[in-house]
Amino acid sequence: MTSTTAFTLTRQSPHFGAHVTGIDLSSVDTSTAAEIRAALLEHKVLFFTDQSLDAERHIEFANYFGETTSSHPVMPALDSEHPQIWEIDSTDPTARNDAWHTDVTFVARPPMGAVLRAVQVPDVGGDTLWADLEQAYWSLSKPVRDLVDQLDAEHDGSHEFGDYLAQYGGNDWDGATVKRLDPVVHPVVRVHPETGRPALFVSPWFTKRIIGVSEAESRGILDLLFAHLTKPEHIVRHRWQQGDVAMWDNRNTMHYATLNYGDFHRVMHRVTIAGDVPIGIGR
Ligand SMILES: O=C(O)CCC(=O)C(=O)O
Ligand SMILES: [Fe+2]
Repeated sequence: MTSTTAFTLTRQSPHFGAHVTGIDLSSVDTSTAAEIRAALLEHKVLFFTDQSLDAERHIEFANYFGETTSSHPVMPALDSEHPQIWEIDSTDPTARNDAWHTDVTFVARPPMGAVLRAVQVPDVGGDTLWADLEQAYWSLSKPVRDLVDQLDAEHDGSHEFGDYLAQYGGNDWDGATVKRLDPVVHPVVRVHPETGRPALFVSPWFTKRIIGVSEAESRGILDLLFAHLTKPEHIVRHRWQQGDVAMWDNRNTMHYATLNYGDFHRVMHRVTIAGDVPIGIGR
């Protein structure tokens, strides 16, 4: 356990996942936000328990860390007063995130991070898991790291969100209204823009193929990486309590919302923070 002036931090592993206590997220100031940002850079996903944010305070908190985006490039917002909130409600069968993914990597500038609040927690089930893509990079053997350092991959959200785009029309994203979901290319290994540390930047939901290699080679490389990313050593798991807030760095993590709560009601609110164009190693 280490202490800072503003809160107490308890690690879940040396460099991934930490519980933050002794802080009220509804009354954060600039200097506390700077300490939270430093903790996020170090631990990649932070869990804040005993919180009671409302929609306004949730957005206000996220705004300390950068420009907040619309709810999602495609999925509608909670309501017109809260265009930044994406509500994920289990009574809506489209609101599922039971696949490993880094958020919104199918656009040129994926989010830097997100703040997720548990609004309605199921009696049982519905945990969320995160994977450390920086640790997953370093736990590859050197020859495989050398290979993936050079690669780029295509990310495509059209299979998942194309129908919703047709149904709802797109939201504003990165200064323009989303009208199409064309695939984008990102480096397979991304250098973190703040820490300079490399991390894998592929995930099963949206990364579709490796560029410049055969289809069989692409499949083989992605299968190898996808199996590697989810080794238990790379994972933290959160059992939600009502009001809990999780904040993650979306530049070196991916996550998975388990769909194992039967008919219990589960509602989450996400506010997303805008990010940069991913840059590869030595580019
Ligand atoms: O429902 C959850 O726990 C996570 C949903 C998700 O993937 C997200 O908020 O980006
Ligand atoms: Fe997500």
